[in-house]
Amino acid sequence: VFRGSFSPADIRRGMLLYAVTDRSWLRGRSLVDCVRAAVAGGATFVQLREKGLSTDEIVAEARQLLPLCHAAGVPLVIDDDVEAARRSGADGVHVGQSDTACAAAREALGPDAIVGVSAHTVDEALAAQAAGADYLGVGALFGTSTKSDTVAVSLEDLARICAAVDIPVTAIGGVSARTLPSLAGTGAAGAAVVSAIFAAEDIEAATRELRRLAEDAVESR
Ligand code: TZP
Ligand code: MG
Repeated sequence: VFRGSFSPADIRRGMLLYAVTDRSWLRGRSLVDCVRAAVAGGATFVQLREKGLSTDEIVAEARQLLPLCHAAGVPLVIDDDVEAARRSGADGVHVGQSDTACAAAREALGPDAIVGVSAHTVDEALAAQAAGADYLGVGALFGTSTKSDTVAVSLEDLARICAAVDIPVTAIGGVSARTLPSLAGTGAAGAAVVSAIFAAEDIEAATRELRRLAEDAVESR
């Protein structure tokens, strides 16, 4: 299976507008069409995050998404499921604090795989970096209805985490066209977005606007 090869600089650029899937926002539209629209609109990274699917089902979804992501030079990682990442040939995995440990995911997927970790504090961020994480997802920054068990992270916490680590940080949780500009000055390399992309009526247009706002916010840091 083709695996894209992504350098640390590629991964940092990928953090700019990181699209995270959730089929519960799609209102019957197909996941592959929606991800295609997000990539067309300028998403720079994709995470397949489909709670409640089996590993076989995640592998099948990932195999559909990989060609369209790679055609645009966009990495695809799988939420939580290291085995699905390995079997599908996805570019890597994203793990939370209670999922497979970063080092174990790296061991399973190999040195070229992308391993991202969710962190909420400076201590968690430093531990993930020391364990070999390629990037961090930090949040929830703003109110979100996509995930219920979130840890609140303030913009000040985000800035402290970004200053403490060398790996890039993408900010998650309630990021929308309204909230994204407030990430300016935090040191985040970009934003990770679920509903403001995948619940949108016109996913491509919504993604394009978020991409523009992310470029402005990151440039003005
Ligand atoms: N982790 C922290 S908040 C969140 C995740 C997966 C959900 C973000 O969803 P949305 O719709 O972009 O607020
Ligand atoms: Mg998880």
